[in-house]
Amino acid sequence: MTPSPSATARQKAKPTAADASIAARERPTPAGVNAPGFGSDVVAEALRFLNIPYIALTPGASYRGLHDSIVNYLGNSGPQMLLCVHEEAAVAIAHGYAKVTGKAMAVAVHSNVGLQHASMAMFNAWCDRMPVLVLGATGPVDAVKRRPWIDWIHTARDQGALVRGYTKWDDQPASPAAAREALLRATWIADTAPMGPVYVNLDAEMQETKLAEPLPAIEANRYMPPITPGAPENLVRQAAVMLRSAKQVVILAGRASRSVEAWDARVALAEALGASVVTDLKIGASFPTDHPLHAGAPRDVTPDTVPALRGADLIVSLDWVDLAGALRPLGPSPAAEIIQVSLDHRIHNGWSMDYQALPPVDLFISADPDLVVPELLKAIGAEARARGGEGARAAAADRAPAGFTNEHIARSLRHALGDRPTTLTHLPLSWEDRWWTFRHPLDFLGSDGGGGVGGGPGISVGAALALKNSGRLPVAICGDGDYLMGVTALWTAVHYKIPLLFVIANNRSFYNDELHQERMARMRGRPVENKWIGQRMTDPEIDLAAMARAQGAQGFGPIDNAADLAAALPQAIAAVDAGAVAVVDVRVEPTYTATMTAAMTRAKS
Ligand SMILES: Cc1ncc(C[n+]2csc(CCOP(=O)(O)OP(=O)(O)O)c2C)c(N)n1
Ligand SMILES: [Mg+2]
Repeated sequence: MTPSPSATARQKAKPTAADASIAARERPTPAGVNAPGFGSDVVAEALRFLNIPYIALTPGASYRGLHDSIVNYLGNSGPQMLLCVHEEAAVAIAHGYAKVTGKAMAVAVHSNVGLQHASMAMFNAWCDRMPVLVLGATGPVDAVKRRPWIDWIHTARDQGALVRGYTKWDDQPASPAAAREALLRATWIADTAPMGPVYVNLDAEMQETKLAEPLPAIEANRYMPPITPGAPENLVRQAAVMLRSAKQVVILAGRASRSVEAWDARVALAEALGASVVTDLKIGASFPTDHPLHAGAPRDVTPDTVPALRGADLIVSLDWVDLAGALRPLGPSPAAEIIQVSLDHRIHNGWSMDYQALPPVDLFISADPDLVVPELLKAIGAEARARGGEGARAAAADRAPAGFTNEHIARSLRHALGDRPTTLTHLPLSWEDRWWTFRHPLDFLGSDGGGGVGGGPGISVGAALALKNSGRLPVAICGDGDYLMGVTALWTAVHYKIPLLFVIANNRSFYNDELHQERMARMRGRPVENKWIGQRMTDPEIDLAAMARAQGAQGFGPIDNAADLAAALPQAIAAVDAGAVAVVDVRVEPTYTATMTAAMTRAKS
């Protein structure tokens, strides 16, 4: 018998192998459904074509059709559902997964309210240029088919408008065939650099209507041709001429993939040029931080790196997040020539200004830096000058710091982990790059992207999901505010057996804003001692370890001194090695690093 076209398509698209212990969760009774019968079956099948292993979701009736299709048509495999307690966590988990894999995972959110919950996490992923395929639902769009009340409040004329300012593309397909095409296009767009979240809104009626006839099979890959955004040869040649004649080059090593080859090429380029390299704690590791050419990785302030920039006659930005901001100390017309290698301009839009100020640029190469660097290396090969050693940085001093601060967390963790491959999935706001050495692109995944506090826990769970069985220990160091806002992401990690260590830098405050109040007080000549009001989470203090235990994770602490921290961390790491999610509540002093405090509280505006 000739199989039906859609059956052929299904045989071609086997479920992507998920981790065995995750795959063992939530197995459905086989429904014996072998061919798509409803619109939502076609949508589910498209997710399988796309080889998307997981769909993180918080359920809702608006996509009950799709929910049924994933469970009873796909057998909850390829993709498998990851139940989340909050939509913000669902998107953050996909964001963290993309930070490691560079690929979009799927998320499903309920109409209107689910998308509203999801929106901050979508903004974080957008600013971080990370792909996420968000599926939503609405309707029935045909008003005569709506149930009274609930279907009306959960239908909107243009739901995509809620998130259009910070998604690359959105659609509301009106038929199963259009929905399949929308999913292919959405994932293709999301995964193409510059990457970002996309949103596809599925009409409830379209999902639930019986298929009139089977859809013809399609070869998904032919509809998603890979795009290779390399540099035109003439621009590489021009850049090579500038690099050869420069006396001192500074490379701003910005957004990059997690590829080891691309990392090695960046190191080789810097070494060939004797260039100082600046990195950025807002984004994933892009250069070895203990390399003699590494000149620092400031977060919001640049005192470390300004001298390097002032001494340069050529500055090369490899997709630096805020090039104009980095050049600001050099005045409106920097003497140095500037090369910018970036694709980011392709997604700048009229709503979001996350593109930053317009930088002066002498040579713009509109291409993926990971592809351009090896070409530059080839082009300057003959003239390579090894001047390694310039700008050498002192290693982190291993002296005991004063008080009890985030530096103690860094120091204690370093001791507890030794040389063990570790991925820092998140860092608190107060952090010095000297406290930790990055030697591999997976050593640090960068920040939340959009400054949306509460992203840390979910992003870390998603990263840990992608790192499961990799031999790397995922470690999230989160502020207490960040942890409290995103804490229910932990339940998903516990439930699906995704091991992960959280260390909470618990200053019992939204301390960042205390420094802003301090600055206001200084600017206005008012009492600085009032800065804590409306900021401190004390009286009662919140038991963060208990919030972990309440969700089945292991909670350690509260810990308020270095000796207890040194004793607790090996136990917490052992728990993670045994498969647990562990949370260590470290009650640090409400204070920031001296550099951050000075920069944030100076009286001049
Ligand atoms: C969703 C959201 N709400 C408020 C803010 C403003 N904000 C910026 S940093 C910060 C404090 C975060 O507290 P915590 O994670 O404990 O870090 P700390 O500054 O105390 O180290 C706040 C509230 C924000 N960025 N995002
Ligand atoms: Mg805090």
